[in-house]
Amino acid sequence: MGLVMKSDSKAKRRFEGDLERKVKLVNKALGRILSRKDLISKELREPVRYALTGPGKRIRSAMVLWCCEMVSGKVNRDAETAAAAIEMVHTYSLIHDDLPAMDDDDYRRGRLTCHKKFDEATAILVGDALLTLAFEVLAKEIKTPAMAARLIGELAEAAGPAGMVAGQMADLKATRHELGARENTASPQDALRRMAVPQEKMLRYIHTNKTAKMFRCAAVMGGISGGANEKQLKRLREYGLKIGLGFQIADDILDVCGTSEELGKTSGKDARQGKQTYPAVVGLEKSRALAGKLADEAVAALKPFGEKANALRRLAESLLNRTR
Ligand code: GRG
Repeated sequence: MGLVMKSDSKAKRRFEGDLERKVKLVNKALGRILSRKDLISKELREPVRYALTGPGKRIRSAMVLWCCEMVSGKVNRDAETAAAAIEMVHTYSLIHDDLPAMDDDDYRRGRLTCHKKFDEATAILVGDALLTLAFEVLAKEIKTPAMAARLIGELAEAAGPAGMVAGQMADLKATRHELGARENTASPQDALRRMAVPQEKMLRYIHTNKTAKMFRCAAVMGGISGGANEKQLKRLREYGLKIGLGFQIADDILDVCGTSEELGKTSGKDARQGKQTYPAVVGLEKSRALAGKLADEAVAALKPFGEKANALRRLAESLLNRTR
């Protein structure tokens, strides 16, 4: 790792304070939406609130605010709305991912998953509600129709069937393939060979679509909200995609090395489920090196922004070294 900033403790504290302020802004924007009785029916209010007020890290939404601030000098109301929208789509994806038909988990963000706290049907509907509501607030709250359409397009592309949903589908198929192979007592390696796709290529496809495109979307939505030009947006796209892929590799590493308490969800699950992860395919050491390389490349994309990009540089460092 070369370009990623090695923060001294003062700069690190400043970054952490800034992140805290960004998280507060996101929570405030979500609170505004939650308080709108016209937007959420009475029956859904409690489970939707439960889902949205969980202690998530708010990384994608904070990134929206930082990117807006970097290109325009301040966070504006459109960026806050975009941040709330991406956080709602992200939260929906976690709720649906935790369902028994998908990853089947009882804990998320250190609390019971939505279907465990309520029931499966409620969790499906809360996910549906958050996904739809994200686009409703973008359509209705963004200052100009042209900007609303751009933001809606970016978010739909990242979360939809050529983005997060495609990544999730490929992930499920790869995992089931391997599970099937285990049940037939063939080795996981045989199963992957039968898939006729090189492992690393498949893994990159899954992680890029399932995770990295949402990070790219966060960076771009922030840039659009702040009035970024095409050249700046290209840089933000590159930063977001690289940092998103690095974030997912770090997540794979944490699943192997972290504890359930630290993570707020069940650790060690990827290996038990036969999931395609970087540590499983290339080993821990190479995974760490790859995450570092991606963070460096993400930071390199920020060069034209100079010092204004310092928070985004530190974000790259903090995502590599995170413990949850
Ligand atoms: C259901 C269409 C659909 C997709 C689900 C998000 C997802 C795709 C699956 C969740 C499992 C997983 C490991 C996803 C990769 C992205 C990821 C690391 C999500 C967790 O993001 P964090 O760590 O979560 O930012 P918090 O809780 O902090 O918001």
